[in-house]
Order: sequence, then C-alpha cells, then structure tokens
Amino acid sequence: MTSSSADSLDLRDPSVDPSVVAAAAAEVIAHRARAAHHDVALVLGSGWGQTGDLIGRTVATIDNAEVPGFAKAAVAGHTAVIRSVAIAGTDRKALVFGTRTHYYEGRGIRPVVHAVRTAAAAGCRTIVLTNGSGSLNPKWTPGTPILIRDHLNLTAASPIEGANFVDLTDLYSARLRELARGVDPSLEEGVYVQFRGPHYETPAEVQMAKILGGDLVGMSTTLEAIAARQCGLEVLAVSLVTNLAAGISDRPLSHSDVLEAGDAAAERCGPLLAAVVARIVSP
Ligand code: 8IG
Repeated sequence: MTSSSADSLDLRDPSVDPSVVAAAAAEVIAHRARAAHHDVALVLGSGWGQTGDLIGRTVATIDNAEVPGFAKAAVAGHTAVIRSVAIAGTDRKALVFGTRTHYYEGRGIRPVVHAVRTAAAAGCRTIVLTNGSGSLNPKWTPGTPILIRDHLNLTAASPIEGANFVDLTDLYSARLRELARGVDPSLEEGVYVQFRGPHYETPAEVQMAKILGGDLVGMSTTLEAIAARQCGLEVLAVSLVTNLAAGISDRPLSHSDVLEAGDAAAERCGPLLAAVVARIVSP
C-alpha cells in the first residue's frame, strides 16, 4: 500500500468519507476470513468478552491493528481482535468485535462507530451490541442481562455527519427483543442512558437519569446504535448489569468489580448470546 492510499483511509481526516474506510476494512476482513460476506455482527462490551466462544467455531482471528480504521484496546479486560465465527448448526458467519472504542477516549466519534459501519460494509444485516452497565433498579443485581428497549443519549454527540435526519423510532428492534425473549422468557427490558464518562456518575446524576426515564447507565452503545440505524442494520442491544449505579447501592464503584461480575455472568450470558445469534440467522 502506498502512503497516499494509507492516508486516504485515516478516519481523523475530515475529508475522508468514513464509509470508504469501512469498505476498506470489510475488504481486509473478507480476505483474511476467506468469506465474501458475514451475516450478523456482535460487539462484545464489558463482561461479554468470553461469550463469543459459544457462538461457533472461530475461523479467523484478525488483529485490529491490521484493519483500516481500527485502534487497539484502551481498557484492561478488552481484547483488540475481530473474529470471523462459523455459527454453529448453520452455514452463516458472525463477525465478532472483541472490543470497542469509547467516546470518552477522546479520539472523536468516527472510531466509536467504525465497527458498526464495517459490519454493514461486510454484508451484515443485524448487529448485536452488548455492554456492561450500572443498574438503577435494585432488583436488577450484578449478573443480570437486560434487553435495551430505548435510550437516552446524554453525550450531546451524534455519529451522523451532514444533514441526515435519521428516524430512531423503534431503534431497538421489537422483533429481535421478542426473539431474545423466546430464548429466555425471564429477560426484562430497560432504557439505557449513555453518559460520556469515563468517570462514573454522581448519585445525583443517577437520580436525574431515573427521573428522565432511565433504567441503566453506561458509557457506550447509543452512538453505535444510531450509526447502525443509518446503515440499515437491525439492532439488538443487551446490557449486563455489572453494578448497581452510584447511590443505588452504598458501595463505591470499581472497574475490577465490574470485570468480576462479567466473569461470573459468563455462564448465563454465553449460552444466551449463542442461542440468540443462532435464531437470528435461522430462516
Ligand atoms: I460496567 O455504573 C459500567 N459501566 N456510566 N455507570 C456508567 N458506566 C458504567 C457503569 C456505571 N457500570
């Protein structure tokens, strides 16, 4: 690759169209995975790292650094690889993003939604976004997966560029939520509130989120979901409660507790995600 073609794939350059970088990324993935296209994409957030293994056999593991527009992981406990997975019992393929770039990393919004645009460019019709969150509902204890029904984006940012007025009614597919409940009827739904972070909320901010109609607080997902809708992807988002939000419990929040809760929940979340993905691609 010449340096000028490499430069033309720099997401930080405002004159570069991010969909061109996504197309280039999809091309590298197709080549490395020996698969012309993928069917469903997954983004594994805090607590979901191990769940990818149960979806099927990994046919290719691609270092993020080799794929245009992707950066390496910034958070301990996140792995910076993209995997192509043959979905068990089907002839379909999943693209599994083992990590995400967060808005709080300060690299701008394009890297945050690059995996979503790449998934669409790779042929995916559906994306499953997972994350870890703090719960405002004391009954939703750490280790509980919750379906995201709607969101409040408190980042004051949008991944959409230009005057594109994307409709977000029914952003989180009712059809896919129903499908997930077919796998686990005990799954509840909630409104996810994205704060910028990286600090956790104050108890007053958590109360604000509650008054506004929120059920979960986190630092990801809403911007990706918006970009997914613009790309025409059907969105399922599942949040793993890893802690009670600040002030809901009197315990201080720590990242190591969050990772621990994720590990402990792998037994429930892995099979859940695998069964949901299998149903998404089954005719
Ligand atoms: I995991 O309590 C996780 N991520 N903002 N608040 C916010 N993000 C989170 C939390 C939380 N837990």
